[in-house]
Amino acid sequence: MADADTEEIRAASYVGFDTITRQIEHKLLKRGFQFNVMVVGQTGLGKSTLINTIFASHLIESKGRFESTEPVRQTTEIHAVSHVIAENGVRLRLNIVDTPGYGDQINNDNCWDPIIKYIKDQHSSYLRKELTAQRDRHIQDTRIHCCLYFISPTGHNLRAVDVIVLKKLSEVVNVVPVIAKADSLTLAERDAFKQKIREELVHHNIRLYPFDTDEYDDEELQLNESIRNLIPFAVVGSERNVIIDGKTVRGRKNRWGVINIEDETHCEFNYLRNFLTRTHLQDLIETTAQIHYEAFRARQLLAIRDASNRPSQAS
Ligand SMILES: Nc1nc2c(ncn2[C@@H]2O[C@H](COP(=O)(O)OP(=O)(O)OP(=O)(O)O)[C@@H](O)[C@H]2O)c(=O)[nH]1
Ligand SMILES: [Mg+2]
Repeated sequence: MADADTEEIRAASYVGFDTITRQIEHKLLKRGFQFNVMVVGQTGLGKSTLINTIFASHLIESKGRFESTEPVRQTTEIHAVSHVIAENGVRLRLNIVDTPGYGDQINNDNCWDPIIKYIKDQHSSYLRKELTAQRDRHIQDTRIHCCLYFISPTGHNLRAVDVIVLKKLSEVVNVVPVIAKADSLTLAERDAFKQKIREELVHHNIRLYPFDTDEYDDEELQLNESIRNLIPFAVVGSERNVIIDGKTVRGRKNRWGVINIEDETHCEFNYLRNFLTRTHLQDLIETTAQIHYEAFRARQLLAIRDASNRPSQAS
């Protein structure tokens, strides 16, 4: 009886604000989501290929090389391609920024400048839109949420240029390193190389995504730790399908065997894709705004304030 009374009181006093989560969801679903990824690294490491592999099933018009007679394409300028993909009513607008590989010049000094500039330009254009008197209610976001950095599968060390570029990039964007063309390393070599790279990153004081902040709960902190233990992801890319046991899969075939890139015992492509799409998509977007963009914004606004103070001090 008492229970029924409490139930009645509760029903009478029900205001309904618990539906706010559904209201937010409805609004967000209507607007859709924006995710911007960039690939950076030495030339020929398979950047364009991997991008086509990750979102392959969705990017119908992706321009892969399907015939071995087609010439090797090389990315010659920074260019962004936009796709809208949908899954279960969720619309994701995906911007993929492909960059030309560096490293084939004798002198690689400042080869990273155009890339860093591109990232900063997106922050600056967002800030400009934010500061206009009649700003749009929803500013279109072109800020890079994740930068995949390709490391050559040498099995030795990071190259000097990698250390410099990783350092520069990590100051402005979420960087996720990957070992490219991991099919050229044995499993033992791969593990040793991964360990070596992690040590070098610590040694050079390069802090990469994910970052732990006090906002995360235990579960999220654990997830971040597991990602840190996986990084750099050893990946293999392919724009072709191969047939394994009668099934068509994405893979690479050579004279001594076939690699199924989605097989976790072959390479870590699946881990990378899950990380990008299933576990850290939202966090990559959020940290870009809260950490990288915020730092940029603060610097710019302070610079503007200092500049406007100067003449009055002089007078
Ligand atoms: N063995 C192996 N070859 C790969 C892999 N990924 C790509 N390739 C091959 O490597 C070559 C270069 O690939 P791209 O994707 O054009 O390389 P990129 O990094 O975009 O090169 P740039 O545009 O010059 O910077 C192509 O012939 C690919 O088929 C891989 O995981 N393993
Ligand atoms: Mg390319």
